[in-house]
Amino acid sequence: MSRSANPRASRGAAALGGPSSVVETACPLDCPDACTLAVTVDRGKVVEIDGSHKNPVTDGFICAKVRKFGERVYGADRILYPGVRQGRKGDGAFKRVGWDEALALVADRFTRAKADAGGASILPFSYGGSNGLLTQDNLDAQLWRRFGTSRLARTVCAAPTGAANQGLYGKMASVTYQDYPHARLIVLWGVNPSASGIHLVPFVRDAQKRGARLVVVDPRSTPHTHAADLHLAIRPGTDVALALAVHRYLFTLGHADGRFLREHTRGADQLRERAEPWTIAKAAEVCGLEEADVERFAALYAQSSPALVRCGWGLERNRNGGSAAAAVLALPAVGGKFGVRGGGYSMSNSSVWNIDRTWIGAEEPQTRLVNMNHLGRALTEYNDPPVKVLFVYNCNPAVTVPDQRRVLRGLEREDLFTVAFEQVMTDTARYADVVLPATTFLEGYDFAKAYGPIHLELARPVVDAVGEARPNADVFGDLCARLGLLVGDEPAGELDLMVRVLDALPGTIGDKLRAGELPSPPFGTSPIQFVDVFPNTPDRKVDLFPAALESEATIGLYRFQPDPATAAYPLALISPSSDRTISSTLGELPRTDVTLLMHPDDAGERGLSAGDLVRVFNDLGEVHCTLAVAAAIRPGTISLPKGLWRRSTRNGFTGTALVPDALTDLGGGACFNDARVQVASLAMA
Ligand SMILES: Nc1nc2c(c(=O)[nH]1)N[C@H]1C(S)=C(S)[C@@H](COP(=O)(O)OP(=O)(O)OC[C@H]3O[C@@H](n4cnc5c(=O)[nH]c(N)nc54)[C@H](O)[C@@H]3O)O[C@H]1N2
Ligand SMILES: Nc1nc2c(c(=O)[nH]1)N[C@H]1C(S)=C(S)[C@@H](COP(=O)(O)OP(=O)(O)OC[C@H]3O[C@@H](n4cnc5c(=O)[nH]c(N)nc54)[C@H](O)[C@@H]3O)O[C@H]1N2
Ligand code: SF4
Ligand SMILES: [Mo]
Repeated sequence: MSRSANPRASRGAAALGGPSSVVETACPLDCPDACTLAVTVDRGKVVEIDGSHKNPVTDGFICAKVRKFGERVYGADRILYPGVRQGRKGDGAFKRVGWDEALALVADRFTRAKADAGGASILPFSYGGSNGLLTQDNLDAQLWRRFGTSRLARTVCAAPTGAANQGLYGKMASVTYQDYPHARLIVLWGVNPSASGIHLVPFVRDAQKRGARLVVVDPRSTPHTHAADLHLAIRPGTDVALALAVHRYLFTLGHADGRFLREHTRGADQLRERAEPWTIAKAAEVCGLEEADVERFAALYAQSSPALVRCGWGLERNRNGGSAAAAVLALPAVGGKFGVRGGGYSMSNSSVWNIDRTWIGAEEPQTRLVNMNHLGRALTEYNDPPVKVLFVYNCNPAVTVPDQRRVLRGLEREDLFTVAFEQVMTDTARYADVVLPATTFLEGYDFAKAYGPIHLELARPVVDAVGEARPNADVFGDLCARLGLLVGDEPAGELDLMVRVLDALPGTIGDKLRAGELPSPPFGTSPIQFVDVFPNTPDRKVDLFPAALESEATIGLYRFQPDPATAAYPLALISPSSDRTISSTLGELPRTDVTLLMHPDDAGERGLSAGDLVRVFNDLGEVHCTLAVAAAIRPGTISLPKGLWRRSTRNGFTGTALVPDALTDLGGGACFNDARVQVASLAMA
């Protein structure tokens, strides 16, 4: 019997039973805001989820999607018990079994696969389903490392922006939401906080009320573009050209900050050289913008201080994404925008805590590294060894990674043993041989880490686990025990692990979390760049031309790869975050917003009108859905929401069916927005 196979003891506020009470916890989903939540619990059930006032950034409000999270917790799609497949892969029919039987089967398959084809024939597959410190890179990592499975490069998101930020600044802490009101110019570059991080919105508005100018760089209209002084509706994948044109403007017109460049940077000459070809006129042409608008933007940036660039993730999801992020992040160094509150750059702050995951009780072995964007290839082509066992958790790759058709073909393989450890019956879980029910964040502990503001918070269970769901740490601890991989009295479950993490966190962070506070790093919640924080590069300087990036980048750093459009597939399909889901999480709930957005010119050319049923297609796949026509997107670009479930479209394929599994120029990221497609009426097909 394993150390933690017993059903979980009743715990948390739910154990109190009785009349309704409000319990505080935190939202650990993959959203920059990490809200503090006030959850009303009545007779052991969640009845309302709202924002708490304890956290000044949350400020008493949360997004509509997490307000509805109770519908997921108690919904029809929730997985309540472990199950073993009945019928064909993809049917989603399972026979209920006990935890003991399910985990014994999984452990047996692991052992057999390792004996037959080596540990690398097992592929663990995960991303940021719950983004906290307990649900990933923990006992899961310990299991994979000690068992010697393949390793996973977690590159589906933030790989190019992360590589650029690491290369230029060593991932220095960036400007947090709280300091936006100090800015005189805010540039929202490839980011749409009105959907993807709503707590930034009031700070941007506040800045505008105080007179700040707002520039938005986005091929679509968003609530921010309506309020902007300048909307640059850029052609997707061309941001590197725009950013380099601004650099060239700064250098050639005497707006570059020579003193800052001398004292705090390296590589300015090489950057300047790469920017040289990008005149305003050339950039405008490549980016599909008016010359006058590009020039106005460059002049505004040159003249404003504090000037703040928020570098989002929309600009990274293409062949030029790494160079684009690097060129955007280099702007404040060249323009001399650091050193003042509200000036500099703002992006993911997820790695500024300096938290060493000492709680992973094993070194990483140098086993095969699989890029998660190549899952389809790995399942259908890799042979040395082939993937025999796939263990999916915190992730829904049947709909979220590139080349959906190939991924599904791989998942259909009869000789593949797939485990899905999931909260709900996702499109991926339907292909599993064994499903294991996971708790949601309302049923377990986690550490929610904000990456827009900077704070940590302990998420606590507010209700008992639904059905027989168990938290990640319990299940990975159990598997470690079954496979003889626990050493001494190492934690084998969530509670022990939580205590170990609390003890291992640097300084007084653990004590503050225990006391229910929201600790921040030593430099506080709103650092000024180059006053409170400096680059974490070896010489503490900004590296404007990192050698490592120059040699990694597909055709060199700050260089432009042309659009992949062809005559057959001329339209650029983008798939931005929507306010209905977090990636595909909550995508199971009924929705009416699943339409393909197209500009009236493109619709007219194709004889299409709003409400038509259309097929969006290329050589990789095809999606059938309803058309929406509006000038809210630039001509030549069309948009489908990110994170759709297969049930949301007419033919069971989603945007990722049209996405090539090509990798970004830096970081091995996904090129979601390099999908080039054609659209036609379904009636005419
Ligand atoms: N509601 C909600 N919130 C979320 C998420 C969600 O799915 N839903 N996802 C979370 C996650 S995992 C992430 S990574 C973040 C992402 O959040 P964001 O950084 O906002 O990224 P996206 O939503 O991918 O795209 C942002 C904007 O970029 C635009 N865009 C697309 N291509 C380009 C381009 O080539 N250049 C430029 N300049 N703009 C482009 C899109 O039209 C979109 O408006 O949000 C997090 N928050
Ligand atoms: N077309 C297109 N696709 C995209 C993008 C795009 O721009 N366009 N963006 C991409 C981005 S930014 C990202 S980050 C990825 C994200 O893609 P995924 O990592 O697949 O994220 P989710 O779709 O949210 O799926 C997470 C799953 O983890 C489960 N889960 C949550 N918490 C736990 C837990 O504690 N334990 C276990 N066992 N399971 C848990 C949830 O139920 C959910 O089904 O999607 C990418 N997909
Ligand atoms: S998803 Fe984001 S905005 Fe919504 S509750 Fe969670 S942290 Fe807050
Ligand atoms: Mo993401």
